[in-house]
Amino acid sequence: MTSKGSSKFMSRDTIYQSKSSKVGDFTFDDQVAEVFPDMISRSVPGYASILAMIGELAVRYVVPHSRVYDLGCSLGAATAVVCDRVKVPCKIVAIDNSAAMLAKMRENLVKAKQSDGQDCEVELVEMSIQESEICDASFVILNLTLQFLPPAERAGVLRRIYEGLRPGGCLLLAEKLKFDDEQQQSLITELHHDFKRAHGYSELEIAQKRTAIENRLIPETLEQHIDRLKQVGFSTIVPWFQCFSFASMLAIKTDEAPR
Ligand code: GEK
Repeated sequence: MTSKGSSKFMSRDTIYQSKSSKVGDFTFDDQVAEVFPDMISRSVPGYASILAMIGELAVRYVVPHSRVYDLGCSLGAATAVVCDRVKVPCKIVAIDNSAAMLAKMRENLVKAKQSDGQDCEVELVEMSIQESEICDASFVILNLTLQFLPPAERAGVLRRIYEGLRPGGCLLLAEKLKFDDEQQQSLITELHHDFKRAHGYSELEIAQKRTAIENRLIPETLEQHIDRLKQVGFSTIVPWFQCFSFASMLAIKTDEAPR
């Protein structure tokens, strides 16, 4: 699988272009899967930077004959960068609960098979990450996925990730953040909307997407994320990236047995 060369062929996201009398909740269906690469790159400032860094981090953390988990893999963008960069034998388990997303990812994998020679085996699993088993992992990716889980179910998933990581293993968690301070929140929201306008979304598209996603994507503060990562056992937590409301952090499982 390769991460290169897809942008020229991306279908344009026009899902919220026409006025709808009742905007329904956002779902990861066929329509979204079709335009997903364009949608996410025009909606998430810093998405490309986070993906590129996932490749670099994979080189550092993935150890031979271990597993990598791409949780909420969508069309497999993170899986693709790991495959491109990692030169040791490993297995990537890519999990998503959207059949539409996985069908597209499977197509991408088939196309990429023609040009590979890569050391990673990729397994696709259609499953909710709340139910997935994590074991023997050196690197776990939760790139913009935890935010779609009911908040009460997030700690359980993180605890199972912690338990399934090898000592010294790494979780990459990227999320949309919320801010307790009202002025910070409204400035960050405006800056995000400016980003979307600059990338061609109209006021109507921005407003309708916001309505569609507000019950589906529940953001938390950076402090809530860090506290919960500590509670489930991670010893070192490093926020390494932020662009407006989008942030990414690394959480490392200690190499030594806890005292
Ligand atoms: C990327 N990581 O391009 N279980 C499994 N999958 C889920 C669940 C769940 N409970 N809830 C949502 N998803 C990707 C981007 S997108 C982010 C991740 C976004 C899946 C959902 O089907 C979708 O594919 C993905 O999580 C979120 O690196 O759209 O903002």
